[in-house]
Amino acid sequence: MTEPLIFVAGHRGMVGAAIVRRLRALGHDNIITRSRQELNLLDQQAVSRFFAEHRIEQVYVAAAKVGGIHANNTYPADFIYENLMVEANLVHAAHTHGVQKLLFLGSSCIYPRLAEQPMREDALLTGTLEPTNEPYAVAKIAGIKLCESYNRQHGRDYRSVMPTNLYGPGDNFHPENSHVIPALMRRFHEAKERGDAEVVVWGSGTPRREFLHVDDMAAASVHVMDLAPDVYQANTRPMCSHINVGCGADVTIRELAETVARVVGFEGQVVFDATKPDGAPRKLLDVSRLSAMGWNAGITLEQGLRDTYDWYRAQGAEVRS
Ligand code: GFB
Repeated sequence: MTEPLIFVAGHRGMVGAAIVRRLRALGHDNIITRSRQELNLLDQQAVSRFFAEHRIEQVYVAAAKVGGIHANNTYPADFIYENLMVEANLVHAAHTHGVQKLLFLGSSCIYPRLAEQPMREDALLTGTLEPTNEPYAVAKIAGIKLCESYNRQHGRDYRSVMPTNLYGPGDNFHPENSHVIPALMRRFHEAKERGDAEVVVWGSGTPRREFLHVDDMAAASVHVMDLAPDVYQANTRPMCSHINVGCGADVTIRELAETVARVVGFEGQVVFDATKPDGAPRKLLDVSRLSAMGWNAGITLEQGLRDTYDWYRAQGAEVRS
């Protein structure tokens, strides 16, 4: 009998790649991955065939259509359709082929726009979502409910983790479609190289965001996957089974911009473009559930930004497409 496999779906993405690194560092050599060309996760039959052909024991659902505030606002159909299809295909095929353990990765945008801060897990479905990413958020809420439903109806052990805003090596540095950290890192870097006097940052600079380095996210994901069922269940409930993952502290976008400028070495002015959307005013997660389960973030924002900038520079032009 072959050794059972750990399937990391989305291993070419920033988070999936970090989970693979983490699993390898822990000594796992039974990891299976598939590129988009090898397995189209939007294709239900192909996904089902893949599970039929391999002895899979655990699934990390790190495959997702992701992007920053502009991409979410511009391509809402892509964000809701692709995320719903990928998660439904993976969860259903995992169940059909007898996989007992799965970890679904969501996002802190599942919570209401004006949820009480820091946001606890039970704030889910208590209010109106942030409009710039509502389709994405609805797909991620559906993913949590898929997991809970297969657990309730079929006795599966499908868990969910909801990360705060992530960043790190392997991020997307597209000028418009990326998240704020890679967008600003690239803009400050290019401004420094050209000797520009100022850099434009979107919005008012007042929204607050919590940022977590992707290596911390990967460590938390493996930690939650590997918790004994009684420990996980003691800290969750059947209809509120997801776990927040964050570092427990946030900064304003202005403070973030100043920190990125310092890390990059840009010495000019930072100006704000108020015609661009701010999105949610604040998104800070309550991470006490995760902390009670024995995991806390370890990488500070400044350290993480330096690490990401080192990676960005090492990639050269490739990453700047
Ligand atoms: O990273 P970001 O797009 O994520 O934007 P969200 C965070 C904040 O940074 C917003 C501001 O207030 C932006 O207006 N910002 C400033 C910028 N300059 C820039 C820039 O050049 N690029 C970008 N992207 N932002 C996303 C959701 O929202 O968060 C996703 O749309 C996902 O669904 C992700 O949940 C974690 O936190 O606003």
